[in-house]
Amino acid sequence: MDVVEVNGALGAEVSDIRLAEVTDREFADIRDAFHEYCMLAFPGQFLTIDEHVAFAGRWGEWSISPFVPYLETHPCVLPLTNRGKEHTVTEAWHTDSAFLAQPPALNVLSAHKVPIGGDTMWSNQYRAYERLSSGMKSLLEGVRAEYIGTVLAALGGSDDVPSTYHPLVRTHPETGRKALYMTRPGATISRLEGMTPAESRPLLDYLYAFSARPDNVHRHRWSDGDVVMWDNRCTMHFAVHDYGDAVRDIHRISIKGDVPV
Ligand SMILES: O=C(O)CCC(=O)C(=O)O
Ligand SMILES: [Fe+2]
Repeated sequence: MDVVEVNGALGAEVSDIRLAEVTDREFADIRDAFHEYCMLAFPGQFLTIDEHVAFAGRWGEWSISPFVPYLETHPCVLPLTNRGKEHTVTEAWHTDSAFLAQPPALNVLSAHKVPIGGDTMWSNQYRAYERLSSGMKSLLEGVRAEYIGTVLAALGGSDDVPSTYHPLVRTHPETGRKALYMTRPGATISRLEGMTPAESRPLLDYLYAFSARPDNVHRHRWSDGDVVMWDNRCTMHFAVHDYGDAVRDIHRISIKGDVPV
């Protein structure tokens, strides 16, 4: 197995491995690389749905998000399809389903058919935290934020918007590193605990923009057959919609995470 760092911020490409038949030894190496680089791309895998399910299942239990339709035949597989640019909900920096008590730890995507364009970007939220001043770090110590499911509830046509509080700076359960747990202000993170949305917004906007600066981002250009996985506990992501009506057929499986601390 060959692991090559693809960016100064995060991300690595892994070749010389077949995910359909990973040994325990190889899996341990993949896990180490995943913790080091936060996002891994495995080109040329062309996994069947069952192989995708089997590989993702090695990482833990499925995480199912409310309001989105999974495959009938494989209820852990979410097909990402082209809803059109006006209807896409992923063309903004976010982390997935942070409004859940136990948000998904990681996602494993398998690309069946991709257009020209439709890149995905990730930000490194360890670095976002580490690059804050010591004054800002102490200000954020122990602060919790309210995470809300406005975007997915709207997608599912529900008036019932789920929400919960999590630490704004969370400690990754496996690496022990601190990461800024950001997502989109107003839409998916509403306020700091004990403050109004209006009072919270300038700081949230600052931390959001600070996280997604170009020098903290990796952009992946997809090819058919790619498997890409990322860690939702220490990254945000953004799906670029620049491919009009073209087909973009990618399957996503999410793995359940711990209660953020
Ligand atoms: O379409 C993509 O590349 C990623 C979309 C997204 O936000 C997700 O799968 O959570
Ligand atoms: Fe997402």
